[in-house]
Amino acid sequence: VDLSVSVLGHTFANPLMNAAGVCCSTTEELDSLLASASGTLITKSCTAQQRDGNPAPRFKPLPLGSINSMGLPNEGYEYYAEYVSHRAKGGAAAKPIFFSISGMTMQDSADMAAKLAAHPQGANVLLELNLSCPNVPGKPQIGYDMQDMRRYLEAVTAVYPRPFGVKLPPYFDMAHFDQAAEVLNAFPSVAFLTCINSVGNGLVIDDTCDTVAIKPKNGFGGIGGEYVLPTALANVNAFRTRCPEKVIIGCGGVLCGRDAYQHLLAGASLVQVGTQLWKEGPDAFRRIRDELQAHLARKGYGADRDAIGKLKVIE
Ligand code: RRO
Repeated sequence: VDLSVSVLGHTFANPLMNAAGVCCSTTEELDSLLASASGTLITKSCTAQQRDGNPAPRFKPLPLGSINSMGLPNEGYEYYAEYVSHRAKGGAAAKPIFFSISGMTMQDSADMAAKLAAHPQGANVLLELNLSCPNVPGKPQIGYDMQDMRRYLEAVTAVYPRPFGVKLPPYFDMAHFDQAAEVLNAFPSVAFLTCINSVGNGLVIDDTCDTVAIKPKNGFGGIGGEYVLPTALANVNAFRTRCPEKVIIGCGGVLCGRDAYQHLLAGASLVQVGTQLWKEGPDAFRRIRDELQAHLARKGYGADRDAIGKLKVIE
């Protein structure tokens, strides 16, 4: 089964990559993804300046997923720009590198996008604009305010001449799918949508000590993993249907090859792995890739791209 996927001007050996935030904050972590069986990789969402993020404990693995309130700890834009200078290259053998930015303000995001546009390796980098961080106290998720999302996209498209993508929060209402899609479809240079970020502001309680699981925000944090697969699939499929010109990247609840297959069916062209990558390490990519390949073979597919968007409804 041919697992390669050609989208966004690049060919990926397989559809798998990390979710932004997991195993991608340092050069060492990013190199471990480059060396893994993933089809591509993405850098930790960065801000203009280095940030320490929220106080620990700020991440907890759970039997069915994870909770985090990291608070955007990152090494700062220049660190990841430097990484890309050394590692991003064109050519068939290369892994294209996705570059996530998440400015503390709209101006911050626009400034980083402008710098990335002028980067010598800019053509070998795919910008993912994070509009959905749930964990910085006092900063709402941009993607939940349609007017604000439009302003961010206007600011970034004004300075960034290439196609780019947007990391969206999960939506839970048909009216919100419609409203978000209308905003996104007004920007043809928004070439891909990554659905979904963590399900924001869950609360995990340890009832042996009657205490919250993480320290920031009195225990409120983003939920990932098995808990979120149906929400992720719904968002992938909702935007696949409403934004037919855009590439959809699936993220949420991928533990094994069949979960990745379900994301493909729902309409994802690439599939990100977050919580499970944290739990298992970069070897997860070889396992999930092999499981996906075996599953597609059992189903009689010649190529994974033949499964994309093939979800059937009950007539
Ligand atoms: O760093 C974080 O707390 C974080 C970010 Br920027 C994000 O987009 N999603 C998430 O679950 N955590």
